[in-house]
Amino acid sequence: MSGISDRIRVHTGDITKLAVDAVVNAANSSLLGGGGVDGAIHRAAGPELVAECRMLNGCKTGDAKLTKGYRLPARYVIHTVGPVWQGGGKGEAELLASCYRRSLEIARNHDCRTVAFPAISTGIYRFPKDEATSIAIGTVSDFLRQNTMPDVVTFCCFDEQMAELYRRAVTALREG
Ligand code: AR6
Repeated sequence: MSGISDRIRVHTGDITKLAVDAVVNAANSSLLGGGGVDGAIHRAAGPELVAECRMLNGCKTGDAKLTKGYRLPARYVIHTVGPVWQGGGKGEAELLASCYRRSLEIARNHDCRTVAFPAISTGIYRFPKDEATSIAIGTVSDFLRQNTMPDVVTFCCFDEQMAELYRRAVTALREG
């Protein structure tokens, strides 16, 4: 039997270019767009995306909601709202884990075989990258152990430094 780490990929580049069933967006609770990866996804998807988002009535931190992908190569966008880092004592770790779990549940419920995540909360929301990486890998690998869908999860890193953190965490997973 193949290990869970065979269903995890680390990619460096722009998530808006990925032809997967669903890309995850690191949004804010309004779901009406912003900077960072959120801005890039809205620019690439076109104005129909914000029009659909307006009908969703926002999203709570730690939760996720699905829209179509419009002009993106991805069929769907799963918008999740990561926690703003406030020092670690405000439930940030559990909320970040919840973002990954809820996004994967929604992906599974829409028959998504392939899903790509950005490094949620590690930009404008200032979550420490090391801790965010171990939460991302830990939560996703737990979900993959319990579910056959999605089949493959790609962590899309914007730079090499982030990709290196993820690769190290995947290697640690493989070595158990
Ligand atoms: N593809 C992949 N990753 C990207 C891209 C891209 N095109 N652009 C940035 N990243 P951030 P957050 C990486 O700030 O911290 C928005 O204004 C980036 O290098 O996009 O969750 C929302 O509306 C970083 O590693 O999201 C919210 O208000 C990661 O994506 C707020 O920012 C996440 O950085 C959310 O902040």
